[in-house]
Amino acid sequence: MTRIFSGIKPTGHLTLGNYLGAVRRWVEVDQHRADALFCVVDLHALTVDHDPGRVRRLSRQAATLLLAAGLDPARCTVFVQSHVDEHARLSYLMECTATDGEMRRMIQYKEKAAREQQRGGSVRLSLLTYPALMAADILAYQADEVPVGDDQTQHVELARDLAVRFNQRYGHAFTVPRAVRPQVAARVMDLQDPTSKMGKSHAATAGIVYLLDEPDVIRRKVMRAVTDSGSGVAYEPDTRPGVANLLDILAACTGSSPEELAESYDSYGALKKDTAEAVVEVLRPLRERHGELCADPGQVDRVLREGAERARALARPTVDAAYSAIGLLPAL
Ligand code: AQP
Repeated sequence: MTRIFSGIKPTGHLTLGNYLGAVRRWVEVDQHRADALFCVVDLHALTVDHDPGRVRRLSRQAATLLLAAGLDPARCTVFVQSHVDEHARLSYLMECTATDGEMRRMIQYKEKAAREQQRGGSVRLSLLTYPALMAADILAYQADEVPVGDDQTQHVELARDLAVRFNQRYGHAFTVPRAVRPQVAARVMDLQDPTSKMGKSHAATAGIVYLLDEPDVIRRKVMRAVTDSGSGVAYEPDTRPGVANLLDILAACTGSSPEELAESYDSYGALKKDTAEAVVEVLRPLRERHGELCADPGQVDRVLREGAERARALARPTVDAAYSAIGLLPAL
């Protein structure tokens, strides 16, 4: 059976981008067709300036939202990365397999390091080595597929390269994974800045729809989305990114195509109104289920405990074999 692994970073409250670009596919497709592991990758949240209490709260909230969105622990494994030591153990072997140049070429590293430096902050070493940990996350489970949005495909490519290199040097240890991208809304853009992705860790929140936003907040954010001064609705992502983003979101929420939708609107107002209502309706059941799960915290604890136990049992033999293959003396 195909094995898939994917994760979400607790760097902020989950957004519509996370849902339409990743989580919805995990729920509707991936958990039914494969042996799937979904992980709150909390170690990755420590690569930039962070508040310990906030990371802890966001980790729990992310896990609760994954369950609220419909991940079913009877069908898939939901767990927290730091609960399974094998991720950090294997990450070191990945650092010993990757090169400095490879890490420095990663777009996410370049962008985030530049941002930190502009703010006058220092860049954590873990930001540079982040893709080694991400490769470990994937390879520890012999994952065949990694469902991700466009922003993560470069890291999955690197994980493939590292798997191939390790296998060639030390003998076969890892499945070579591949990135899988959803066809609609692979990249949801910020409503106020439609040339940047809607990211949960961004400081300006007016263009970001959070999964737990109240319906009226969602309506306000969508109605105030930046469009352009052109007249008529057309799907032209390069020249009219704001309108294209709204059409992509509406298409993802309603199951239609953005090009077809563009033909059925002649004003931005009507497009925004329908998009807002579609988003509110898509998120309504998720918000309700989140409330129920928060009232029963023992249920989330149990899912995470059992998830970590299963994940550990899967990862340990692979990581032990990799330690042995690379030349480390097995502990007696
Ligand atoms: N805007 C988006 N559109 C489509 N997919 C998205 N994803 C994230 N944002 C969008 C996908 O959601 C999954 C989990 O994402 P993540 O936690 O790794 O990244 P993030 O939400 O983008 O978090 P940050 O901290 O806001 O990100 P950065 O690192 O950019 O600062 C992934 O499959 C991701 O592709």
